[in-house]
Amino acid sequence: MSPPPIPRPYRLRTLTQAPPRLGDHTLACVVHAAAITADEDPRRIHVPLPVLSGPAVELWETDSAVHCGHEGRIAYAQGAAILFAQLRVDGSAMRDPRRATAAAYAELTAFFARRRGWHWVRSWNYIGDIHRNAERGNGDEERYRQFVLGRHDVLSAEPGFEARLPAATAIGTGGDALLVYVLGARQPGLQIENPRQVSAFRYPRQYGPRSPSFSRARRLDWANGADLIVSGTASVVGHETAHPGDAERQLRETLENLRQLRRDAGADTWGAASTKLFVRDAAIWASVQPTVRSLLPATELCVLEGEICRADLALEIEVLLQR
Ligand code: 3EB
Repeated sequence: MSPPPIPRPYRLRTLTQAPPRLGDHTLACVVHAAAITADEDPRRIHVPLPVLSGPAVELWETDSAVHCGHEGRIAYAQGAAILFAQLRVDGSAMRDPRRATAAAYAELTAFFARRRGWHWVRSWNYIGDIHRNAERGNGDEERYRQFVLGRHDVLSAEPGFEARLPAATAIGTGGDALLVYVLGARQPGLQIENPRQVSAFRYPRQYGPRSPSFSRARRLDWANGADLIVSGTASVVGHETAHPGDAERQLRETLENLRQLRRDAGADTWGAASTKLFVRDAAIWASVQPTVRSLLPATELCVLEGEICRADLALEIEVLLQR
């Protein structure tokens, strides 16, 4: 597929504080550690995770006019070539997490179906109390596994869906709501899997009744470069957690997974436009901080405290690479 004849249609900046007013060309203002308030600009995306280090705010801007609106429970902001859409499910609806997730994903799928030529390329899933009910029965009642089921119920309805899966992050938060926000583009991008890892959509039964529906990365090509949108990446080798209980070695394994992806995505000439490190707790951040600083010296890093979807994973890293 030839690259679309347009240059990269956005700029991404990080800030320590959210601007009080968003300009006409702002597509999204992602605020971590935010108190959630009602009656907001649809472009403000509030992620309820404590920030342990680095800038809390991501500002996505574009040169074209931005159209904002609401459709059902979705709040969105659409530029000429990329868009953001967010949907929040409150805690009471999350009493049945499979149903609530399926309903949310069905709304998002319908949102894209109404937009000819647009593709869902990336999702962020913030799941309240992600390990609730993990101790019941065989573990399949766990909120995360039920979320995975509900997502699969919807995304698997399309034939060939495993070749068109969005990149994704899924992280636990306080509270019991679900926040899903997504990036859409006027191109599907290229799906990239990681040969060091079993594709998540092929994980075996032991991790839940359905496999997680996400790709390891998607590459978008622009007239003046490319983006590599990398999913939350952890210390998973094959399908198993490598180095349970050892955050330092999990960090090194995670960086190996990321190195493999960037090599396979064309060349090793990528630079990081955004790097987020999710850690299960502040003690893990303290323990890996020296290694992070020595292995990623020049990287502007946002460190967030949240549960990783497997309880034996201490950390996870997501990146947006550009070249
Ligand atoms: C893994 O590699 C770690 O269910 O959407 C990472 C990113 C993980 C996204 C998801 C799960 C998800 O399996 C877990």
